[in-house]
Amino acid sequence: MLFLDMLKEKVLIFDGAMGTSIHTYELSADDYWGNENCSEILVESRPDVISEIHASYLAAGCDAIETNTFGGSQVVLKEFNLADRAYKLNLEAAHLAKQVAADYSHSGHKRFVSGSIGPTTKLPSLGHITFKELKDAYYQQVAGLVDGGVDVLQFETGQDLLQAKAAIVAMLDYFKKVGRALPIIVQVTIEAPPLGTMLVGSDISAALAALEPYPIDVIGLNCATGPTEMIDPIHYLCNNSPKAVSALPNAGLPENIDGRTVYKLTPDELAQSLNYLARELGVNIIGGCCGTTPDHLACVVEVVGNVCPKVRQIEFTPSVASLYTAVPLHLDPPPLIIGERTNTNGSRKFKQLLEDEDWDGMVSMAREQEREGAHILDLCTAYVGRDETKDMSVLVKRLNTELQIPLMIDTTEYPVLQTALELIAGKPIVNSINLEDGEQKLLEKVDLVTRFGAAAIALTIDEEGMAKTTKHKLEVARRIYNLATKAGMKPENIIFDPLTFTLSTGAEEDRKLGIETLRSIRLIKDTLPGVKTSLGVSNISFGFDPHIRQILNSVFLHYAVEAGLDMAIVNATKILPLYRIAEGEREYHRKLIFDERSPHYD
Ligand code: THG
Repeated sequence: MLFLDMLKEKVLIFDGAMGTSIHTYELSADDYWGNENCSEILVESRPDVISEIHASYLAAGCDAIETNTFGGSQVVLKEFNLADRAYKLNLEAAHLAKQVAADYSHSGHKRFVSGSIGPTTKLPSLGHITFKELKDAYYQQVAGLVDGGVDVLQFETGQDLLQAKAAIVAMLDYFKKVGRALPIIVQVTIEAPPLGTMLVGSDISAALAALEPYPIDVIGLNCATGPTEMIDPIHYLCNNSPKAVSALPNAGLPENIDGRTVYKLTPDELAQSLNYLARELGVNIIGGCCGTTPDHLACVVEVVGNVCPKVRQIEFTPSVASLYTAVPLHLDPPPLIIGERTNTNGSRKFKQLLEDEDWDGMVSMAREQEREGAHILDLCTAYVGRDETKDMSVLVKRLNTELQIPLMIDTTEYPVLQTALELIAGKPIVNSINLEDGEQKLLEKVDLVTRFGAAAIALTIDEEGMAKTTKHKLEVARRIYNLATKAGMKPENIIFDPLTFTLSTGAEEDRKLGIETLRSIRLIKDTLPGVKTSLGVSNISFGFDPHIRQILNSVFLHYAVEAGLDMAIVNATKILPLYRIAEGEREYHRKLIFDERSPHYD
């Protein structure tokens, strides 16, 4: 039976700690080839020890064992001058575990081998390593594990969502290369309350939002705490995640006794807690991390062995996320506010700050919009004569950690987009994709969007140009929808922007541009199920006096929301609620938008 089939049938029990078991052996410096603390080398130097440990967990009744490869990426092995052995170590570790699992599978109880991939010692969000370096290192590790025959890949102890994304991208790239895919487990580590976040500050909602778009099978938690301290985030996953959930806690919170780290949870205590997580909350995979022993797992098997997974009632909320937390893609009441001012094309002040390279000033503008109530921030660093990629990179590096709200990357340039996406730990929005340069170019961008698990604004622009009629807008939207969903994007991550044009020209052919945009919002949402909509609202009033602009933007936003708009790129401080606008004035603007002209109107 295959791993994913088994996962549907029963709560799977993974093994316990490898490190804790290794420490029960008296190993010499020679066993470590002089690299004490590099336990991955034991696969080559003392395969008997590693085999015995694997066997001890299988004898305890576990369904799966993890390869001894937690620190098996070049990034970690480099610290022991063993970087060039990464592929081979992972390959051999996989062979070893598979051999032991095969020995124990004869009883009719199929045992699985999960390829363990740790977080390394570097945090990309803090600039310790680039996304590309990390992904390339993981790729070698993944290659060794997959070639070695593991049944499933397991990124674990994630402290930074960029580590997790780098590992997932490496896995997907390797699957593509060899033409076959394995199930994927992704586990993050949430520090004990009162912190309750990952090491770099992400809460469980940010983790779920950033990881959920990927074709992975399990999202869960391991390490840092015992099972009881995991209850809140595990509860969140069980209520909100469409994927299977795993929980591999330590044997309690680590305690420091006489300079030694000890874990005090007894086998029965661990088993009772995991029993609760599985039967009451609906966790699909349980097991142990630091401090858990074969005795612990034997007790877990006794208490939670052969349990059918609980059917969970989940409420999945399509969201984006900053490094810190998730923001739903639909607010009740709408709209979601996207701050427009951190844009060289939308603010003279921002443009000047960029020219002066006043990075602190630009970060201040971003934070100001956050304080003013923006839920998401649009960011554009296009400036003729400057290096847009470099400017974007400097700003995104800072905003990734200095902003609580998610980012929207506003650029037409592929390299700018790629650079930004490699620096963002949460789940951003790409602004934008469109058909201006044909289907091939669109698909290249969609590929980038899905590679980073992002959402995207899709503009209704095709090879003919910007769609101005409702019919044309819907036609372009439908084409993009079909192409993007076929390429792996989920409808809820596609945000259609049917374009806003100014009503200030007075030209006859422009009079109905507002109506067409409003109509197309409703039509797009009715025709393309699950998608979201957005508008760059301030475009409606380009060319008018500042006072008129404020009223027209506010009134137009009102009707757009009435038509079903989910989000709007605006200046939050300049939007007035309708009751604050005198009725006569409101009526002038309504007539302008809906083109209800009287003889002396203009
Ligand atoms: N759709 C999508 N993205 C977009 C747009 C859109 N991004 C850019 C733009 N359109 C939305 N952003 C703005 C930002 C500012 C203004 C208009 C749209 C604006 N600024 C004033 C001006 O230019 O007069 C303020 C100038 C200043 O402060 O210096 O109007 O439609 N997806």
